[in-house]
This record gives sequence, C-alpha cells and structure tokens, in this order.
Amino acid sequence: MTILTILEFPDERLRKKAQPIAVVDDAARRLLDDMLETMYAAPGVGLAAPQVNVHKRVVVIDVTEEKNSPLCLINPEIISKEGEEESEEGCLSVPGVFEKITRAEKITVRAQDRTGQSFELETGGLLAVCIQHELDHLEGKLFVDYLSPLKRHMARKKIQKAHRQKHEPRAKPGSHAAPI
Ligand code: GNR
Ligand code: NI
Repeated sequence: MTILTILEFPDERLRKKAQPIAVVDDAARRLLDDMLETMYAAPGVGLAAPQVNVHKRVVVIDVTEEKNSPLCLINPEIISKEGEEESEEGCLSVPGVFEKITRAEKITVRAQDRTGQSFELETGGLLAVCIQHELDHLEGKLFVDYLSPLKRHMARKKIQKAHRQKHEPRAKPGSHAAPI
C-alpha cells in the first residue's frame, strides 16, 4: 500500500468534478486501500479521491475511535436528507482551519462497496457530516465555500503562511533572500 499526497487549498485540481467508476476492479480496490492508508496516516476521518488527485467517485471514511471500521463508498449518492445541524468541520486539504458548517442532520446514502455490490446506509451524527463533506469533494466543493468571503480569505492566508514556513523555514521576515 502507498501513502498518497493530499492536495491543499487553493489548488485548482481540488475543483475538478469526479467521474463515476464504471467497474469495481482490482485497480479500484487498490485505490481504496491506498486512500485508507493515507487517511489513517494523516490522520483523518474521511478522504475523497480528488484530494489525492484521482478524479473518480471514490470515498473512504472511518469515524470510529478505534480506527477499525473502514467504510468504502463507490459512486455514492445521497438519496434523502432530513433536518439541519451545525457542527465544526475541518479538512485535510484545508489544514489548520476549523469552522462551523450547517448540514443535513440525517441522510440516506446509496453506494457500491468494494465488491461492486450496491447498498444503502441511513445515518446521522459525525458519519452523516463526513459523508456530506466527502460528497462535496466529488463535486469540487470544499467546506470553506460555505464560509463568508472574509473567513475564506482568512483561511487562504493561514494556509499560505503555513506553506511559506514549510518551504522557507530559514527566511527572515521582510528578507527577500532566496530560501536556503
Ligand atoms: O478528518 C476530517 N475530519 C472532519 C471533521 C469534521 C467534519 C468533516 C471532516 S472530514 C476530514 C477529512 C477530510 O478532509 N475529508 O475530506
Ligand atoms: Ni475534506
């Protein structure tokens, strides 16, 4: 298995719409396994394929504390939504930013599993939040898109600053010297 690189906002590749998986074959299962390893290593509670620059409708999730209940969703669709609830969200592609987002409280999702078998899942709580968050990734949508323009701007600045510190760790503030 392989740990994949996670794209970060404002990378335009996160905006591409993901395409359906026609056949759930060994290549799709390898992608699921690599995504699970990447999600657990991050660590995160979910990961959508576009975050690792694969523009296919594939999602992995594990919201358990024990990290022993991987859920694989291929070609997922939300077929019903009920109620509204606000909760704090984060995203591996928007590191360091946590904001309250309103989503449906209960959902029913239809998807295919790693054998290609179709199934339905009715759920609420963090799992429902996470499924909605991951399905947005498949449409090229990020949770920061729900924020006010000011908060989105602040998120962008925070990530840009973190990037600079990562790639120019020894550059002094105000100095125009090239990074060492
Ligand atoms: O790890 C994650 N935590 C999280 C917390 C609240 C709501 C959604 C999430 S998903 C996120 C992983 C991620 O970025 N998935 O796309
Ligand atoms: Ni995310």
